[in-house]
Amino acid sequence: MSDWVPYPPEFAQRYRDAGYWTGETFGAFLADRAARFADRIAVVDDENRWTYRELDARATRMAHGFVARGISPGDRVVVQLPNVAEFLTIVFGLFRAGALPVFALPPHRLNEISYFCSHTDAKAYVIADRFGGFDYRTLADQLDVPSVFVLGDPGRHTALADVPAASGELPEVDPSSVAFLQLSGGSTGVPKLIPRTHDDYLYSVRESADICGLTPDSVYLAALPVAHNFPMSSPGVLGALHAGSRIVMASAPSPDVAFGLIEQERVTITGVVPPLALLWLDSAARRPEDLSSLDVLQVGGAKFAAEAARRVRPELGCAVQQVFGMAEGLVNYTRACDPDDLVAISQGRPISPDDELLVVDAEGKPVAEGEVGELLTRGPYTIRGYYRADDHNEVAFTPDGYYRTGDLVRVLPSGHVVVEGRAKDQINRGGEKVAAEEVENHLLAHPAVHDAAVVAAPDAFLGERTCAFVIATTPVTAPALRGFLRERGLAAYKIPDRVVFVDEFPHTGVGKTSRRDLRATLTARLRKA
Ligand code: AMP
Ligand code: DBH
Repeated sequence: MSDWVPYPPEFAQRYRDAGYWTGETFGAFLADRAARFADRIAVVDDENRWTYRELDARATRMAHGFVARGISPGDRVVVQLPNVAEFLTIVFGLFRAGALPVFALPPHRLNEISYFCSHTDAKAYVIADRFGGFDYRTLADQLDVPSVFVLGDPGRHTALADVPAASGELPEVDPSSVAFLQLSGGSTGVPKLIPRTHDDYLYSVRESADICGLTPDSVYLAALPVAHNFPMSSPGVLGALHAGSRIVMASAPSPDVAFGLIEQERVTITGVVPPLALLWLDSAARRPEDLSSLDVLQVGGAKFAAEAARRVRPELGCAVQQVFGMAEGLVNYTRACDPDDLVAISQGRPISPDDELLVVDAEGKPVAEGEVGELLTRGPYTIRGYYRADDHNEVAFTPDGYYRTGDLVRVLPSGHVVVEGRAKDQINRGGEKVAAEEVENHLLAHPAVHDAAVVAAPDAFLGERTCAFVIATTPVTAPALRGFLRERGLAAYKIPDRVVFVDEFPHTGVGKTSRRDLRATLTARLRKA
């Protein structure tokens, strides 16, 4: 049993021969771009404005600091930071120290963070002192992790600013090794960790920057939490660094923060989830900021309705690009040259000519062309297995290495993919993924809960919200159950929006009732209501 599933040698060879995997590491990537774009501005936030050269020097200093504090090659380090320029110095510092960042998101709480730390045997946890009204040091206090490094006031932990002056050789890093662990929304009891290699990820970054037309004159606004795969790599902050563009870090994606930054920094491209796109569309006419620099609004993470996509050009004055991606790998983009109609109705086509897409029925047989089925995929930047998840990998991947996306799609003759629904037990809450089983398990831990089923309720704004059907044995209220989940340290976006108490669950079909059938029946009931 090993920690991750490498690409089979014949595939790895093919991807190298095709020129997709170039043998570049993240550490070398930044050094190379710093040499090329030295005095151009790489990243801007509320406090900093660093050139490529400065960013590179700071990342090296950070790497030495991590080494001096006992971080060794191969160590896992959970990173949970807001959108700040230091995110890049820390992450590239870890890459150069040979360590693997584990990308937590700002809303994660004790439940998620303690799992990431224990499942990866993390050596350290990196946080900002406070952000969004939450003191991350209080979370760190409850963790069993060897080191905690804090950006800002460290409290009783270690300040990142106290970097020991160190030099010397940094470790050699193998480009075919795992560079970091991304998170999956998942559909099971515990979140899944996604091992991405330098080779495979940098391929997707370079191609994404190219597809999205980034140049040294582009300005990318990181509006979504930057540790998420979309703003990190599609083309995101890494694509921006690849192209020598400027990154602007937004502390929040709301119009009151993002619009001002777009005006001040002359932002040309950014990416948001559908509910934010709707909010931006509704705000644009009422707000004073000048958004005329914006060329492209990318929308992804959940399905963006065609009617909404058609509003982007007239109301925001920029093009829309649909992005259908997954941290496991495959990313699809609509292209600038695609006809408007295709951009409105489809979620784009894959990055690579070697992305293999199969659309299959419930038996796993390919459907007829253009029919709806589950999307399976493999390719030069799609993982072959989750991190330390041998049992789950048996079901999440086919024997010949395809990832089962759980997405129901159809493929148009042009190769564009249309997302039609979902075959996985997950709620997509405006781009934030909630695994039904994980929330059910927490509800079941409450003494008054006999059984629980969590399903998606349709919602005009978020697309879906979570609804928990609960069979209680003794009287309990919805606020009490929500409070219980919060006390268990569950991220806020996973707390059910609605709790419906029922006496029993509907019986589905004959014989044994599966959780999946039960959820489907309850979902159908909600949609009729
Ligand atoms: P994750 O595996 O957690 O990275 O989440 C990826 C999933 O998000 C995909 O498998 C889809 O279910 C969903 N998703 C991402 N982008 C889109 C999109 N543009 N339209 C519909 N669903 C999307
Ligand atoms: O939802 C996602 O995970 C996602 C969406 C758009 C993604 O990982 C991506 C682009 O790279």
